[in-house]
Amino acid sequence: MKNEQVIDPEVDAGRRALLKLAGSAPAIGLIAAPRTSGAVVPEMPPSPPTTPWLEELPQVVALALSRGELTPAPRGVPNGESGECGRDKHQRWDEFFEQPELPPGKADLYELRAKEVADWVFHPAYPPQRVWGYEGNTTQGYQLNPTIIARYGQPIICRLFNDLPQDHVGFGTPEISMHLHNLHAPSESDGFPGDYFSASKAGPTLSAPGQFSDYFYPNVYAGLDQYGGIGDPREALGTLWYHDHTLDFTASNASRGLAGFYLLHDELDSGDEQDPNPAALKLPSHPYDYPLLFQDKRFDLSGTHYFDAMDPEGTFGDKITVNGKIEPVLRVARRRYRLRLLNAGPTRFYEFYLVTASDAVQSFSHIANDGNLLPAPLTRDRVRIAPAERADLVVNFANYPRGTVLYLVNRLRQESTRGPKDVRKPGTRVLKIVVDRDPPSPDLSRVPPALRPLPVLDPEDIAAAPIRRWEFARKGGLWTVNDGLVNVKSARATVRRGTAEIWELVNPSGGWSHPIHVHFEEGRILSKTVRGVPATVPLHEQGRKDVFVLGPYTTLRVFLRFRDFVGKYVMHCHNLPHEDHAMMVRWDIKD
Ligand SMILES: [Cu+2]
Repeated sequence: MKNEQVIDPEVDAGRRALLKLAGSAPAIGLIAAPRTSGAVVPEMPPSPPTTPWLEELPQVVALALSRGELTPAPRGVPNGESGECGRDKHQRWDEFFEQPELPPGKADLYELRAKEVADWVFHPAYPPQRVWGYEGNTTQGYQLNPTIIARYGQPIICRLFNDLPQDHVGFGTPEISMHLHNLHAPSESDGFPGDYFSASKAGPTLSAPGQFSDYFYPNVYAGLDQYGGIGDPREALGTLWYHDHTLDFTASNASRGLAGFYLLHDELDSGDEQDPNPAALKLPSHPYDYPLLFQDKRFDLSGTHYFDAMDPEGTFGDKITVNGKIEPVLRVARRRYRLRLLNAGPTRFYEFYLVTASDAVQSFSHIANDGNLLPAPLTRDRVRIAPAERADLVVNFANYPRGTVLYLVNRLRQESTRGPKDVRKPGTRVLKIVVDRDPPSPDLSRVPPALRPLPVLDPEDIAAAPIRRWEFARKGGLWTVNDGLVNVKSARATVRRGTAEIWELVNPSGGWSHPIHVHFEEGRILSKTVRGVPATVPLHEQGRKDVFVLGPYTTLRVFLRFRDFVGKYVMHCHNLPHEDHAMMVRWDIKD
């Protein structure tokens, strides 16, 4: 199958010019250094030193339901007269809600506001500084990036306001488009990169600007058309995350702080370790279910977060934040915990180990990859996650006496945004864990020997699926897909709803790695070759995935279905500087 190859310099030039305005100079300390290209570009000195383990890891706080109803009431068509941006109308709205306006009680209603706060502290050695986040109401007052707790069969309407300062200077752009990675979502609620909005600006795929946009999250499994009800439970997602996806500015805006967790539960993974339902897995649940969001960041000599949005290489972070803090401490009880690890980028790959104070490597249960429960838990002593990948682990801290100190350590060496190198001991300690108490009540959680069965791949379906080839490369100093730069107004592939294809993802180079994210529905890796030689797909990557890591000279074949919804979607490199410069394609689903 041949894909249209498009470079649209007009579309691209406009956005690239904006990028140049968005770059902000760091406070002090630029050094002119030659790159291999021969160009002289500023190179940052390392971030100022920090003394580790001074602050506690921020607690996990759930977003509270909006008090009462949203005004105006959400509806299928946008509330343009009340300030909603010109999105496409919600798909399947009548099927879910039967009326043009949302009837009371038919969906969980949430409200988030993208805004700037002036006094975030990454580390006490650095000054309080301006960051962005999604602010929402919680049991502990208004918080940035609260965790959204969702349940299959219970739709959500999330009203997102854009309260970012429109006269903002520095990196990032004050328009937003929120992607919920990787919900089975209708395209108008997927955070399409061209759907960015503010009160005065509308992205090229919206019909009008607005103060807010309603996102409709149906919380149904893939396979709605095929199975009826709420779809195929084997397609359940678990650990998702929401983040900004504005065209050309995803790295800047997400790195500036627009990122949080969305946890999706169902009968099996019910979020209640004391669930009396015999079907429930009883995995460790809140407050022992702990999302950990990792971001690499660079700070200038004044200790201020810095990111160069102009540079197609981005800015490589040398400080690793966990839930927004550098080198925090997590205090745990002697019992099981579920740790949900998310690499929120922009660019660093991690290989995490859990070690004792003397660097002895400990094992844990690996229960989910990319947020999807594996068919059975794997006992492992390391886990590697590329940007946007997730890994859910269960660690039993009952194995350690009170007072034990453990560290989460990254041993993957990386020196630029292009990709990781090798694994080296002892690595960088990113999180200190202190086992400091006995649990207040007996630990009733468990890791059962069977988790969630995988949908069976039918060899006939695979044989019948057309193959579409996508090559990810560097051309003309930018990052391309099939020789093209992103163009959100034109689809590079169109697929029919209800069909399946094999997408062949190719990295012909040896110089960089690309974690490729396909929006909408998860895929299954059918085969992997490196330099044309068949390679083994690791056990934890044999389940459903939404990020496919293309290492050097690697080709992956991925089986994908396109069910239940239509519209515009994207595939892109989730190494965010690559995505923004402009390794992304629009593809559409049509009836
Ligand atoms: Cu890439």
